[in-house]
Amino acid sequence: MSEGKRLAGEKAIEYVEDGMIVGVGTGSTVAFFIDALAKIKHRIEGAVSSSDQSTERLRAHGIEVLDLNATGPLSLYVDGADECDPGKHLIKGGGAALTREKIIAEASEKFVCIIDPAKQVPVLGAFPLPIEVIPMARSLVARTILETTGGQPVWREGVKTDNGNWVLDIHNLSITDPVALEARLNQIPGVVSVGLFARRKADVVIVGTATPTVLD
Ligand code: DER
Repeated sequence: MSEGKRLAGEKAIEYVEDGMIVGVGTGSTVAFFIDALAKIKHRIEGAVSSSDQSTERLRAHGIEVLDLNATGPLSLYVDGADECDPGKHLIKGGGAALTREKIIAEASEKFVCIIDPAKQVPVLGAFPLPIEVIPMARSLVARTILETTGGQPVWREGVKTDNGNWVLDIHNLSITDPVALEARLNQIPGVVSVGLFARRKADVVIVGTATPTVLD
């Protein structure tokens, strides 16, 4: 599996242009991208990072990490996913970085998603859907999800996001309309962000097969 992640992560370098400020996601596939980015760091201005974890890796390579408020809109965002359906809709949040990932994806012109083949699914939902919640709302959100979606919310106990919030993972969903479910879950008071990247899906998906497959 990590070979597929490496192949996809390294292929994504082809989307980096001289002078770019690159939006950088989070996770083990992105780690391969960051390591490849380090080899061409002289060609880029810097990066906007989606997590403390990625910031640490970028800085260790001597890549400048910039504030999205200072950079404004970005040309490119590269990030992994936990699941990807044929419509390039994604489940993300396995690494609990979904909120900042979603912010940078929204601010970016092109979202390139890098995955190993195992992440490709016909329908989203086998991977439990992460939702970032304000701690005081954990039970309210869980009850509402149980009553309105049939999903089984499980508190990711012991995990606090970079924003100081908690994560619920919703099991037993079969997400045939990801855009609609994303909108419904976003409405629940206490929900900070939903790990469905559907309204703003990936523009390009690179699958780490022996010869990487580019879906665009
Ligand atoms: O948390 C996230 O959204 C990550 O991007 C995750 O979805 C992918 O992590 P991986 O590359 O380690 O499988």
